[in-house]
Amino acid sequence: MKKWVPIASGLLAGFVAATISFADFSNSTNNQVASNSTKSDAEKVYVPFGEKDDYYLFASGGHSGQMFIYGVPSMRHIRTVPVFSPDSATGYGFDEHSKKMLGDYTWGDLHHPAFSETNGDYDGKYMFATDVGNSRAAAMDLETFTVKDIINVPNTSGPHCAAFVTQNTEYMFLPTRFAVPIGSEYKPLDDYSDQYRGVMSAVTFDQNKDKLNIAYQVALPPWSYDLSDAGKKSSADWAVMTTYNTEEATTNLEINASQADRDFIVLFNWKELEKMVADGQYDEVTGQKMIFPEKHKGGIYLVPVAKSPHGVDVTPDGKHFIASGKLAPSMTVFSFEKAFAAIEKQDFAGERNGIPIINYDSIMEREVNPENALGPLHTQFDDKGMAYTTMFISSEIVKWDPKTGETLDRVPVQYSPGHSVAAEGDTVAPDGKWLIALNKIAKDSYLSVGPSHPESMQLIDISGKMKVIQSSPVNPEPHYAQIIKADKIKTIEVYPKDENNKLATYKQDQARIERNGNEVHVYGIAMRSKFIFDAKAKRPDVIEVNQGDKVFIHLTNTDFDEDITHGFAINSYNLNIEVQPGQTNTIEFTADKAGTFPLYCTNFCSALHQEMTGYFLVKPKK
Ligand code: RUQ
Ligand code: CUA
Repeated sequence: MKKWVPIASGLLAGFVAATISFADFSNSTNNQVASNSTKSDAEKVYVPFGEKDDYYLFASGGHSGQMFIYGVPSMRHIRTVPVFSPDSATGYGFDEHSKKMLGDYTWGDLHHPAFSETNGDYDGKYMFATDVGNSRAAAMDLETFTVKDIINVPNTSGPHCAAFVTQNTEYMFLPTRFAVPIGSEYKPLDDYSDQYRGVMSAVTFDQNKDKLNIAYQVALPPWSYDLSDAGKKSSADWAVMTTYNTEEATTNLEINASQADRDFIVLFNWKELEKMVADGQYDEVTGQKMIFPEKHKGGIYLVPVAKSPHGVDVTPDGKHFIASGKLAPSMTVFSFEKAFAAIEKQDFAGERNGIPIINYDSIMEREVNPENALGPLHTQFDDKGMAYTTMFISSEIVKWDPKTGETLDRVPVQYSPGHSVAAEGDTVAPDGKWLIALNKIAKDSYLSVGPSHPESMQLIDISGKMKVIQSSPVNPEPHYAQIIKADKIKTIEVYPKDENNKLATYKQDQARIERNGNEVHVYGIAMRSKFIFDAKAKRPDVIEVNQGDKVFIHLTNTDFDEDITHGFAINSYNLNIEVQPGQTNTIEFTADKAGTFPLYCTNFCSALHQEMTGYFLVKPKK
């Protein structure tokens, strides 16, 4: 592999040029490549056919709007689950439920996946994610790996910071990346500081109804909120999030949002905010309960931090939070305990927008600057509480001790890691063993596919001295990921029969077509290897309607058999849905085109899959 000199873009490049010459890079520790893995390393990642991986990796699909599921340690791609974008492979965005969830959106930008937690540990029930592109949040159920609910978050533009759940999945907090006026109304940018807000939403998930809800919102100052993390154990009622552009620049942010030496971490007590809302301490705006911190006092504090911080991560013991520099080559360790004491004593250094600023020196535990390490972004933890921070600019992972600040180990990665993810590495009980660098640039790592390359995920054995031992290309873009022990996830094999579901048809002789004015309801069956739409008809596998009819097809897969999925597509009608074993799914459309349209099963299901066809006949209007 060629040696590649990391060239960061924009401000980072300016920063690099200003602080370190490229010659320094070639002389730094970063002159090895990953290809020094050996045969015994290969055995560690080889999972023989028939055996399963130890962990699931859920990687954000970025602007594909999807989630990528891999096995660890093999790094085999197992599945792509569509979340914020339609997907013809699964009919997502075509059937009624998913079509309603997606609305008019045809893309999303999925950044930070988060598992549901119980007592600060992944419980394997749900996965949450947010969409920076269209300000949404989604909940995926891990029995079926399908999305159950999507919510649009008003007053927010790009909940990049999220999703991070509190210790028992009480909330996820969705602060905005882009400040906008409340209600996203038109307001001139000259009025930015007065009229724009950085609204944060407290979102809950009802596990009985599979529903996301907005409990309340907070009208924070018009800054950009970057990353957040929830407290754990003694800090469980608290959460932290980084800010940038506290300069409140409205143009050329590359320069203007990096003027001040300090930005802030917002530290807030969500139990207190919850109480304020219960006590009526909020204003009702745009149908939301909105806390205005300058008016509804309490629960929110600012912690000064080196300029333009990026990640902030809470240690597994819940005692510290660590901010990473992005523009300052250091990680800053803060103490929750000291912060609580400072709040108690009102040890404040003024305020901004009515929010008290805690004295930096009172709660800062240490600033950590590993030699020549540049561009720290995000931190994960192992089973001994050791920290692993990605260095975007110097393209490496640095292992260090949060209690002493001592650098313990470092390994180069290829190249420019954003996040990394350790096995259960953001819980109260990380597993150790594996860490995956989520690299923004793959460069010369894989067979070329033209000018744009895939991203790369490199598996690092962290059980001893860190070593990169496997790598996998991945579609754009793994912003963040989560690794969960495989045995925590309990998937179902078939959808159970639901006799209460009026749309389901389990008995062949009950397949029928009902007409009501110009509405046609088909209660059909998909089974190996035929469709039955109307059991009594001369041709049970044919649907005939009139041009202009509103057609509802309720299709039940009556093969209660592992992995026997059927599809349903009508040629030239731009329709395709999937029915998994035992599932009933509905598709609704208007038969606007007259003609003869073959229909067929899109999912290979038996030796006679090719025969699983029929006709959709649309009689022209007179
Ligand atoms: S951010 S590369 Cu979208 Cu998670 Cu830090
Ligand atoms: Cu059913 Cu192919």
